[in-house]
Amino acid sequence: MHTILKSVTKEITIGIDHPFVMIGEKINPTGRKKLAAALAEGNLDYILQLALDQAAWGADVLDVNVGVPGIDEVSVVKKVVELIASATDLPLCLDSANTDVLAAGLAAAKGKPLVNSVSGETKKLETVLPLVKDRGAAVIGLTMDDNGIPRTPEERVAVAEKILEHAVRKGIPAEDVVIDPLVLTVGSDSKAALVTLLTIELLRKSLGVNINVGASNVSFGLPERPTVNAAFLTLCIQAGATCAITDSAKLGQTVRAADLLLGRDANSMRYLKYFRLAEKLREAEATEAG
Ligand code: THG
Repeated sequence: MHTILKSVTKEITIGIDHPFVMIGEKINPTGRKKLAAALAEGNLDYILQLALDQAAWGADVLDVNVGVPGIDEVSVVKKVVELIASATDLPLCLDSANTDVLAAGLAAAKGKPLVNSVSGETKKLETVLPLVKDRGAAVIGLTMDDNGIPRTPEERVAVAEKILEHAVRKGIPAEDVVIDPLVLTVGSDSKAALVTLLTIELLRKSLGVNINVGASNVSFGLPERPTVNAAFLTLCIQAGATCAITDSAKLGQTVRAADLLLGRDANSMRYLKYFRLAEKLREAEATEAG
């Protein structure tokens, strides 16, 4: 199963027989005061910098969330989408809980974007899926419904099946539905990561769909988060995840190493190329920092 995303000039394929796809997580103001302020003030330079940095560090797709209380998200999302398209050639992942904001982002985006996200909640299925269908976009389906986030892998897969069924019934091809098994922090529930990993395995076996993880969620509240995130992301990739919303600067090397170890990198080409790129970028950062 291949999910294809597009910008004007670039095509990204998500699939188990392709290199793991990184969706850059940084254009999301949740917990980021500087970005929230930039969005509120219309300071596009900072947002542009986040887009360029993530692209430089190997992000394949950029997540765009402009959710700041009190701002006109509909007009801001349009500006941000156009800005990113003018500066990078990456497809976008449009992230909002608000349908009007998603619609505005979808209208402004060129190519074939990914919508983040729909869930199994009846109201979401009815409002988000028609937008996805009309725009010919792809969509991330979160395994939660009107009763919340199920505790067991079997129940999460049942929600995934429901989302897939609704999407296909509305005319969205199954390959354009990427399922997200949801990641909760292991800091407050020692079995949280395990439930996600078992859900990934079950999704892969029973539905064969593409699978996204928001891997950084796993480490909320813990020290030395990048280590926990890297270990978890590696386990997710082995279990069958095919893309992640993540920090490409921190996790890029781990992702390339996992692809290498899983036989998706002939002659270690991508791993070595990334190593040289990271070396250059770190040197440049050190020079800048004086
Ligand atoms: N699934 C889907 N979408 C998602 C998530 C998911 N979107 C949001 C989130 N989860 C993924 N994105 C982030 C973005 C940032 C962080 C974690 C997940 C994060 N930020 C640091 C913090 O808040 O402490 C700030 C780090 C920094 O400043 O750079 O951890 O699961 N479909």
